[in-house]
Amino acid sequence: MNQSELLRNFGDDEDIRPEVKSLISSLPSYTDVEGKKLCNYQGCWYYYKNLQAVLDYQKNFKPLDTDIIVTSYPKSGTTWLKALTVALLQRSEDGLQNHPLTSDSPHGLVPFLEMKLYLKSSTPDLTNLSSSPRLFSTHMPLHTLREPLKDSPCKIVYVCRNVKDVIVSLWHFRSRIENKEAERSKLESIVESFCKGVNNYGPFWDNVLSYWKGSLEDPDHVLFMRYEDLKEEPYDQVIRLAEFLGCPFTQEEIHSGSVEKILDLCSLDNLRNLDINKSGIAWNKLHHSIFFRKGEVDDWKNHLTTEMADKIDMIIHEKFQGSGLRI
Ligand code: PAP
Repeated sequence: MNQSELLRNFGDDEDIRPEVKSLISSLPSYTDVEGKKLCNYQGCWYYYKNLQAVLDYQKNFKPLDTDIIVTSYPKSGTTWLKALTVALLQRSEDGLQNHPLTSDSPHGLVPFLEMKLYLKSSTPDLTNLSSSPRLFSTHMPLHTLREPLKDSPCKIVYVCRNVKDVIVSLWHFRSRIENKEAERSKLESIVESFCKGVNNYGPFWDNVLSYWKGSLEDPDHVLFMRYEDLKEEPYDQVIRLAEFLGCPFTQEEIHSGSVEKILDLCSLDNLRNLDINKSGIAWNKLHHSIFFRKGEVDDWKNHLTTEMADKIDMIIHEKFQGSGLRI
């Protein structure tokens, strides 16, 4: 199966267990313009295979107190946040030479719960993960993620991004998977599905708000970050992330340029040019290079019409009203 077949295959019924099929038949469902089927579980839309993995995660995951979970809505800066988290936790006195990020992709080092571990197996073996503490990632909303975490003190870091840049990033990502030019008609249908809120892991606003509210209620365990802040003030944001993760920089590290080294290691250009990310292919046949494109704030201005942007802004404004969230 190649990259594009993999994406198409997500909405089909194959390999879905009877009890999950039965649950799905009781849930709201939707078939998108590409014919992929989605259903709504706990307020979030999933392709069937992801939903099965989410259910297995909720049933079988046993948290450790030290676990760290990197979370996001897709295309919001997941790869960058994973790289920064690994770089912060695995910094050593001999600098960043032979760093794990030079031999595996951020997605290989911080595996997705429902898009890798529980997709491959309902009871994955989590004893031989490469990192300590264990690092995981997900796109599920917070209430769904938290179900098996109960009172676990594990740390959750969320990155959010301007929805218009998320849309444009997703459009390019899908086109690259299909090895095609980015077609306007595809962009229009992505905008439409975002506005309706019926798309994989959507509605976007509910995903963001679940973590925003969680971060306000429980700031010791949920950190809310913004892609735009990371771009604008990377130094301060990395210090903030390190403090939250319980691995703050020492004065010595600050003076020796450790923060800058981590930012350089995790910069888009550096990661993109590492052999592993240039030519590596993940377990699911996705090329690592596909996760690195422009990495710019406001790239949407080059692609969305004023009409599209106004419509999205109006919806987001209405949904986020009263939440205190600026985006
Ligand atoms: P995912 O949710 O599928 O894992 P994710 O990493 O969130 O994808 O999104 C990819 C975006 O992050 C791309 O944005 P663009 O399409 O607007 O360019 C990608 O370029 C950007 N990105 C990846 N790595 C970095 C990085 N190190 N620094 C900044 N942006 C990055």
